[in-house]
Amino acid sequence: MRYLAYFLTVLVPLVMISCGAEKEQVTEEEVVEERVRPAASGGTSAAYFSYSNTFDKPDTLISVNSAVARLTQIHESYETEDGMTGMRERREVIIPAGENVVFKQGGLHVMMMDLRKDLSAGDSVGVELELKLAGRVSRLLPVQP
Ligand SMILES: [Cu+2]
Repeated sequence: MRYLAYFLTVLVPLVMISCGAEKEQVTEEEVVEERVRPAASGGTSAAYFSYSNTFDKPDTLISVNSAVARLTQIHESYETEDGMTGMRERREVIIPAGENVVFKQGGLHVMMMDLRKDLSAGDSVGVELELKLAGRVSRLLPVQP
């Protein structure tokens, strides 16, 4: 019985985590932290959140914008040939019907550059997603370290 409990509590979450890392879509069980990282005016921050496509066909995320940053880009993290972690811009993200897309540290994320103001813990930051089907979707995210 002890072994079974070990399998259920340790191995099952590990399997879920590794799936989440390889695919952009995750199951509902994954806890998504919705937040924007604190940063100083002129600096760079990142936004983490999830978005679910409730349509019965694929939707495409074209851009994410925020009034607090002069430049906002969708980025993805990837492993370089020499085993380092890099990041690059994604022009669009296709979200299959009924699926979630998760922006998180070490995966897809939204990079907010050249901030117009300080982002401090306790503030809220509005971001606007633009999708081909859903149109413009606004989200309010808390600033959290
Ligand atoms: Cu980035």
